[in-house]
Amino acid sequence: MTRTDKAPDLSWDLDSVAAELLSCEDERRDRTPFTDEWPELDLETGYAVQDLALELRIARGERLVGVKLGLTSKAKQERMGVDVPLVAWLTDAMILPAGAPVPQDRLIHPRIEPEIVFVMRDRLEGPGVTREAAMAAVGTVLAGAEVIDSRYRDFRFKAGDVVADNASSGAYATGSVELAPADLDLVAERVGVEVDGEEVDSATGEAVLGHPGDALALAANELARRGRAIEPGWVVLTGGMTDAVPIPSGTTVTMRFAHLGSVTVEGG
Ligand code: OOG
Ligand code: MG
Repeated sequence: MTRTDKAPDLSWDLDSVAAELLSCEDERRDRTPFTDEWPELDLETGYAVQDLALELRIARGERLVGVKLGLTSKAKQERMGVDVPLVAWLTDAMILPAGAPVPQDRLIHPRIEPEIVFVMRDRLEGPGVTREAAMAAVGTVLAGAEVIDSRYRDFRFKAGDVVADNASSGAYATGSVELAPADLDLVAERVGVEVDGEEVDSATGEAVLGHPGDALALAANELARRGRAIEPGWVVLTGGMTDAVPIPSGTTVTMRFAHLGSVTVEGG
């Protein structure tokens, strides 16, 4: 007989965690964090799960369209209790077309946050990518609103859990204004978060690691560790600038940027 540290029903591995997270997503089912049962689920293991889950998404017909950063602002880090920036995958299934309501029927407990979005013109390959090199590869800058939806009950997780869960990816919408990076002061760009017409929070681009270009560089350098690069045409969500707000049915949220226009999302 082989001795094991855990009862068989508690023995998670990369494949079973990836499959369980996608099942939770498909079934709109939340769960406790894996680290409660599997404390070894650290950042590196979380990224391995995330990559396996991406393979499963692609096998079921989703197309990789870019990356998202998570926890790049103090507001987000403090709220989530995780103080390390994260990178995760975006697929075409996560695109929320302009004017479309939040797909409440496939989400557990959606929250929405304002983000500065880059669309890449050039390939960006780490390691060693600087803010300047990162910004030189950007084609356009857009306003974004990301709908996050953790598969963990009450958004309670540790770093390894949330990385495995593709950084709480749900859906994202972008605005219709597209500016060249040179035509915008990214650090000073202000956003107001309006819920049913009333501003409840605000931030500037500086909230994103001091400069959203640093978030892009971080993503390129993290992907390099996983043998990948940021590709031309990819969308990059640089991370929530403020804390996220709930968006239940009946609510309207507008992310009003100073120069990038606004993105309005209806709760449905
Ligand atoms: C983690 C996802 C974070 C962001 O922009 O910080 C994220 C979470 O808050 O559940 O998308
Ligand atoms: Mg986000």
